[in-house]
Amino acid sequence: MLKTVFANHEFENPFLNASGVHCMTTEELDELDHSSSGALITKSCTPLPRLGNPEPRYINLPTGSINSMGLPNKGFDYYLEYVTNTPYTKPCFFSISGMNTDENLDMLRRLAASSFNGITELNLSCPNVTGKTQLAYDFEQTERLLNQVFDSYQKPLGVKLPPYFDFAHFDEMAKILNQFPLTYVNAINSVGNGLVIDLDSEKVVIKPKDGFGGLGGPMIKATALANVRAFATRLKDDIQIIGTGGIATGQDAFEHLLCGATLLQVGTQLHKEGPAIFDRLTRELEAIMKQKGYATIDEFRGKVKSFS
Ligand code: RRO
Repeated sequence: MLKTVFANHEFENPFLNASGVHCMTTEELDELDHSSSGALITKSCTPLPRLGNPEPRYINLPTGSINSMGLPNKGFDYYLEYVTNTPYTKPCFFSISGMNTDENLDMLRRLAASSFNGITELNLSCPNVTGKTQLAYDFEQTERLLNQVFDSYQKPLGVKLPPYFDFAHFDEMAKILNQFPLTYVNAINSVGNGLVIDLDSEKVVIKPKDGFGGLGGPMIKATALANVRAFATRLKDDIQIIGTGGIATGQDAFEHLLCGATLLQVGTQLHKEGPAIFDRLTRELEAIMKQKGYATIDEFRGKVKSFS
């Protein structure tokens, strides 16, 4: 019932982890492979390992989460070794987030030369590295990077975007993305640079960047749905969409699909529940579809109604 075709791969269901959650180590990646997720993605990596920001750097909140992890990862080689040598049973995404153009191009060259036959996600939206702006908020730099990427890289590749909040920005980014043979666009990364304060201590809740960090979970669902919908209605048909942001229930998943997503990534709620969440999400989404009389996702994907 939930079978999905994406980038010429067959997926048992549309769910996978959002990069960054439960995917830093091979043990965690194995747990995702053994879960009922439809796919898995590795933690965004850099050419060399990084420890990331000082702790506390991730806090769960009643309405979601705030994080400023600072791109901790075990380095490109660790994840390449995993995705090329593990007999995992489902489609695999490889996330890269270089600190500059050269690092991104270098990692793509190495992926191109490897036996990796999954899908690459280029993260243009890390909000938490001190002193770095989110690349995808700089339209010119994004266009320049994508030109360089597609000059040489030929395997399937998508980009992870930050949220946009203005129709002019949806239009401008879509115009740039439509120039390239992208496999997909993933909307959205965390909502950057929120601030959460603890009443008792009158103190921010995470240590890096004086408490500023990326927001996730239910509090960002409406922003995520808006971005999925905005890109679904602006991108050419052969660019598919991954919906990420605020998916904690089958209903949230259904709404993302109605807005036009094909795959669905789960971050904050996976962090709270662990990989068993994929049993619940698939069950809840199927129950909603049965109740509404849908036999396949294709019957309702992208068909959210507006007032006429
Ligand atoms: O590691 C992080 O701080 C991080 C990254 Br790379 C990202 O893309 N999104 C996020 O919320 N945190």
